[in-house]
Amino acid sequence: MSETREELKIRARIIKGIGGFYYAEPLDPLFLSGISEDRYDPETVRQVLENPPEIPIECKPRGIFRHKKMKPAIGDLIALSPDSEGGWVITEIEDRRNSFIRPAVVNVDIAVICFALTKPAPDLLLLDKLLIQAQLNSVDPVICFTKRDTDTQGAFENYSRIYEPAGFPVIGLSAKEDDSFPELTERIAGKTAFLAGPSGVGKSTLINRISSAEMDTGELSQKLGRGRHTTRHVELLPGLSGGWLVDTPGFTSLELEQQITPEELADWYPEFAEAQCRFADCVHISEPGCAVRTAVDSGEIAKERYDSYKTLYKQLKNRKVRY
Ligand SMILES: Nc1nc2c(ncn2[C@@H]2O[C@H](COP(=O)(O)OP(=O)(O)OP(=O)(O)O)[C@@H](O)[C@H]2O)c(=O)[nH]1
Ligand SMILES: [Mg+2]
Ligand SMILES: [Zn+2]
Repeated sequence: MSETREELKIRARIIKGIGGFYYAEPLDPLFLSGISEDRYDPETVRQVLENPPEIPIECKPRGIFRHKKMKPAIGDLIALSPDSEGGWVITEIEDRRNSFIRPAVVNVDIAVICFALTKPAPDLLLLDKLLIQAQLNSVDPVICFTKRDTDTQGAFENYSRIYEPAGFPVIGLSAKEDDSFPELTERIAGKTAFLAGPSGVGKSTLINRISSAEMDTGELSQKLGRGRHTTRHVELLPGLSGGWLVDTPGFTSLELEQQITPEELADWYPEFAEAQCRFADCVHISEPGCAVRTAVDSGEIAKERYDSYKTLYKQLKNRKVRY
């Protein structure tokens, strides 16, 4: 009879890994109530209910993954089963939506691309590269301008005018103003989001406000007389309004990881498609009658976006940067 019963499995998400162990959060917080003797082997059920796991559940991959050279990653959706010694093993790893190397995390839904409104002013070419990289990896970008308290010149409105018509959500916030977080937390509720952007824009400060984590920030490092913060292991941090957050160390330059051709570049500028250039093979640089260039002239497409497009196009053409 028990042979016909299915193996006891819990769906969970890996949130961190330490010293060869993984730690996973069950997707259903009430998972224990679904563990019944009708479905599973009674002996196993008794063992689990008498000794329920601590959350997050400490687990190891089943040997089969080592043989297949598959390594579980932070963000993986997995199935967990009890082993005979009261521990838990990863028995399935679901297909990944995407996977990143730096930070080493998978199944990211949203990239919160962070730039400070001032100190330092945003590098729009880097911002556009991050937007392309996110789209290439099937991550939905959200542009987040930080340090709004320092913006006395209407910079936020200026940048919104550039990026909103491009079709990207634009949020402005200040870590110093409590009421400035809901727009972002509502967007990431129930999702996995990482924060990316240059050093010093306030990513860790923001994470500390919208999650239960306490990340090192520039302010703290200064107080403690440390240099720059060192990011420890990657970890999914529970957002205060649901969902998961990943802090990443800042960077000042970026090479797009996937190979894209100059001709494909325009595909990653959503507002260009909207202009409906009637020439199928137009690269929108110097072709007469190009609708994209007309839209730039009339202000429908922001000049800043078009300028970054031209710069990246030339870089791709000259292969100075290998994408
Ligand atoms: N005025 C102002 N300062 C802020 C705000 N958010 C962060 N800061 C300051 O900006 C500095 C850098 O903040 P961090 O959170 O460490 O920046 P980060 O993006 O995590 O930097 P890296 O970890 O190096 O990539 C700190 O001194 C913060 O106090 C803000 O909304 N307004
Ligand atoms: Mg930081
Ligand atoms: Zn064109």
